[in-house]
Amino acid sequence: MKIPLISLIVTFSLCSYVSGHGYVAKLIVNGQSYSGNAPGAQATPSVIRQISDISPVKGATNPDLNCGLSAQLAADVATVNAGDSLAFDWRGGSDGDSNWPHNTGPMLTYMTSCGSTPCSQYNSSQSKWFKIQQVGLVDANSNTWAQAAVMNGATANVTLPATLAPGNYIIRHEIIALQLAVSVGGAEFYPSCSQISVGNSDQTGGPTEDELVLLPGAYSDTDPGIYDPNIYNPGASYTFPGPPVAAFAGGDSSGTSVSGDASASVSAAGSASTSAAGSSGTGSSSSSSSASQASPQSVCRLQRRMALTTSDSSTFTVPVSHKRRRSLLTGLFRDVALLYRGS
Ligand SMILES: *[C@@H]1O[C@H](CO)[C@@H](O)[C@H](O)[C@H]1NC(C)=O
Ligand SMILES: *[C@@H]1O[C@H](CO)[C@@H](O)[C@H](O)[C@H]1NC(C)=O
Ligand SMILES: [Cu+2]
Repeated sequence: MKIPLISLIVTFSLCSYVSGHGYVAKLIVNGQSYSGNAPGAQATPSVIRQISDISPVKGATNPDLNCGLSAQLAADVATVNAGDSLAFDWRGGSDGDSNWPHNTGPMLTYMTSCGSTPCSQYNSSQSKWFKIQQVGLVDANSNTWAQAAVMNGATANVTLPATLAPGNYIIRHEIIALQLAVSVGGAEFYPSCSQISVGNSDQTGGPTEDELVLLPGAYSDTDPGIYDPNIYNPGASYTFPGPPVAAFAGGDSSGTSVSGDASASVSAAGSASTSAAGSSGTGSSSSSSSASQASPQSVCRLQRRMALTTSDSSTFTVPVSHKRRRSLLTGLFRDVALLYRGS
């Protein structure tokens, strides 16, 4: 039995639904848990600025890059101290009833001062932000990102700089999901802003003027860490977008995470597509089901592989080698064959 083209197209659109999106459902600090409002729901007082929808912010210069889709001011402020550890509980689905759905791409944390305005009334759209943390690949060769732990149910953890000066701040935790970043504009941005008051202390730490950026403003759609044709290439290095982590927050100003061994990335190119597929299902997953019941994983994998295979490398500086393109095409044909197999 053959799958009509229309059903493939329908399954493709289902694919982006199945792969899903999400939001920060909770902020946990010092044993206290602050719940956020589900996107678009009737708001109750919270420290987390509510967004209108779980969908990603698309486009590096989108005004919603500031604090998420149509982010609203929040009524409350969490009381914290310099050096505290904050846990962000990212959940999937519009009610947060499933795990965060993505595992590819960095997580970055920025802060901005609300100055003399209470953060509950502070509009951050023109604010200057500094970066306090960024996590990316934890193992380049197996293509494992810190974000994968969040997909498995862990919170994303951020430690406030130990010398952070007291005051009112917005802390902006951002996941950039890069599963479609092989195409320009494919990156999905998920920023989330929470209002905090950093307790009195005699600390005076803060960023320098040149570490401050506007958001949007700090990213472009063609930054190497946002448009990334090598995203599924084991051993490839990753370059974080935006400014370096502020020096007072322990930044090394290099902006680059784990870098793979260059020779490994060349010899591994042939298996890159297989490894990418492995992230969401096994190669044989569709062989036991009939073609018309092709697993969402195999369809999503096919969709990703098509994006990879057809991405235009000519206008950018990182060419896809013939060998790699051939291996991508081979994988593409295999995936189509798998989808069509059965009964
Ligand atoms: C902040 O100001 C911008 C620009 O005027 C506006 O579009 C946005 O809705 C404001 N945000 C909040 C949370 O009031
Ligand atoms: C956050 O901390 C918890 C508790 O230590 C840990 O289990 C979890 O893996 C951490 N999250 C990430 C993304 O590393
Ligand atoms: Cu998503």
